[in-house]
Amino acid sequence: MFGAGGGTSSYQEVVESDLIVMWGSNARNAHPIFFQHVLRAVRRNAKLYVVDPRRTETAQWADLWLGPEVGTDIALANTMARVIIEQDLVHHEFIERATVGFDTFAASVAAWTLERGEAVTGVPAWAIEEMAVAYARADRAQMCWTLGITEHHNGTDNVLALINLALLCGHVGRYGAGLNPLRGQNNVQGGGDMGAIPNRLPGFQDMADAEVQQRFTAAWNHPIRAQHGLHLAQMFEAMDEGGLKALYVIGENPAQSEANTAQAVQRLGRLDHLVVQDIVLTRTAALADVVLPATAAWCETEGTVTNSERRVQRVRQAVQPPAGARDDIAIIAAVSERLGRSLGATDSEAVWNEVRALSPMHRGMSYERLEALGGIQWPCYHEDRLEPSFLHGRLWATDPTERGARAPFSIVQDESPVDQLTADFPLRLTTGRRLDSYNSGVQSGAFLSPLRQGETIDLSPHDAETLGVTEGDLVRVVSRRGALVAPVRLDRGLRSGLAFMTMHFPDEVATNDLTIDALDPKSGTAEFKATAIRIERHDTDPPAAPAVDN
Ligand SMILES: Nc1nc2c(c(=O)[nH]1)N[C@H]1C(S)=C(S)[C@@H](COP(=O)(O)OP(=O)(O)OC[C@H]3O[C@@H](n4cnc5c(=O)[nH]c(N)nc54)[C@H](O)[C@@H]3O)O[C@H]1N2
Ligand SMILES: Nc1nc2c(c(=O)[nH]1)N[C@H]1C(S)=C(S)[C@@H](COP(=O)(O)OP(=O)(O)OC[C@H]3O[C@@H](n4cnc5c(=O)[nH]c(N)nc54)[C@H](O)[C@@H]3O)O[C@H]1N2
Ligand SMILES: [Mo]
Repeated sequence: MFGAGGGTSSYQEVVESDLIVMWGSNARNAHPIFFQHVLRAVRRNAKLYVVDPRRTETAQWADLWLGPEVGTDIALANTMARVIIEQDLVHHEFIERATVGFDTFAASVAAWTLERGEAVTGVPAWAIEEMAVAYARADRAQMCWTLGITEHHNGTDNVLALINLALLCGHVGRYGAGLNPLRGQNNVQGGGDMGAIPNRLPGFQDMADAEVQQRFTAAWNHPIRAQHGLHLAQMFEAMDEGGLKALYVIGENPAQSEANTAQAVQRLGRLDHLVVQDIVLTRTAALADVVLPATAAWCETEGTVTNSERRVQRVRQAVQPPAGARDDIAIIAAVSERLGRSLGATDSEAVWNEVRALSPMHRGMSYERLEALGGIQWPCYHEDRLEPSFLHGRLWATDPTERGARAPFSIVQDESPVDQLTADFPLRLTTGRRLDSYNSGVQSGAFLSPLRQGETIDLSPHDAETLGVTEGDLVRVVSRRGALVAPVRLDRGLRSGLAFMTMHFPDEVATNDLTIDALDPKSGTAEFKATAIRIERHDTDPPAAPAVDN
């Protein structure tokens, strides 16, 4: 919508805001450091609103928790938009100056009365109205979201629905007001910034732009093809048709983290050649033709990471890597060398200086300056000054020649999850994270054993009673793709009809055997957050958990 993939505010602006929305984000568990900033704001009397089907630990800190049915976020956002428009709380000046398409958007949400919003989302009308009014009236409001919004077949539309709310109220492009998708890993932002996405060169530069093509062609002595690549999930689809024959996986464990893993593993088996470059021998690595042992980027090498506030920070080597392991970049350069091309110097500062030479938004960030300032946010075009800590300030420029492109309102329709609830599959399973474990478990599985709880299927006390099971009982969880056995955990934060599992313990309980691989066609993200299941009693002993060997 705004031309760059990054959260618009700095963390300090979050601390100094008046109202924070955490939408589909369990930051208390999944972004605990960011959440410390949120709590600092709360202690300064900022209001906190949490929108999550589960009453999470994050929600326990909120002034108001809204618990919509899974997959009804567009209905909720559109209902709020109507409240804001009806009560004339919109920011007329901002809409006039900086946006397009307000009238058609207003017409598209006209049917979203509070009654209809409540009926579709399950959130009481008064709560929808209260949050809408508070968001619109706040001077500095932050909208933060994560996977509860994006991991749906219409995740992009969900994001657009939230952006519409910010556009209505002028909550972007100003100090303290912003739109913030919190990034998953320490360097997801940096990965995208460096062009590890199918359609952009480093610095989000357009591959089709002639000037950009020329600059990269000159630097790399190789023509740039303006060809849109495949998203991760599209790569797996392409393996089916033989459209993808070789895969080089670096720092990803798709044999456990892809939705519908039985199918994903089958597809990996169809490849002519699979290369895995990782710091441990993962399940995916076990399937590979070649495994390339890498050093851990966060402690065994030099480099940079970029966090959710777009801040580039130095990473330094703290420990010696195990014998035989090499830097990721050194391995890539060696592979390239064998393919007949040298990548030039690969020490981290030389690589960074190449980034600075090619990506204008990184130009001003020398290693020396990154050290001196303790990190710098992008964009940073000049070596002698810094840009504002927030993005898109030009939306507010009074002089039209200085104003950036207008931000369009989007018309987004409410859609149900692909995996439908039926009499055979009557429960909604959503999946996510817990504080004590990390992603596919390979980095947290064995080491955190005193803390980790192991996988459970979390049920509401009411559903457990109906099913005749209680805490600790083993149950069989069945979806349209697979089945597994897991112990029950009771969670009062769950509504009846909603169940929760993590993805952290696939050696013991392979949650992604259940999940659906329906994709958002725009982002390529799978619908991890909405699976239809049923639960059966399981009266035999559990199979012994295999030893964790990493
Ligand atoms: N401890 C720990 N921290 C992590 C990770 C980890 O594995 N462990 N992983 C990292 C990564 S890669 C990422 S991407 C982030 C993810 O961070 P989060 O997105 O916060 O984590 P999740 O638990 O996957 O999902 C967030 C919430 O979405 C809610 N949700 C589900 N469906 C819906 C819906 O339809 N609407 C709404 N509004 N909400 C919904 C879930 O109930 C859940 O509480 O965490 C990062 N941090
Ligand atoms: N059911 C369900 N499934 C999900 C999700 C969900 O919410 N629910 N969330 C999805 C999301 S948001 C994500 S991000 C994915 C995560 O899925 P993955 O990225 O597949 O999971 P990780 O366990 O983070 O795997 C990272 C791998 O990188 C390796 N690694 C770590 N550091 C380095 C390094 O410096 N160099 C190299 N070469 N390797 C390294 C680790 O050993 C590990 O094998 O899972 C997705 N799958
Ligand atoms: Mo993630």
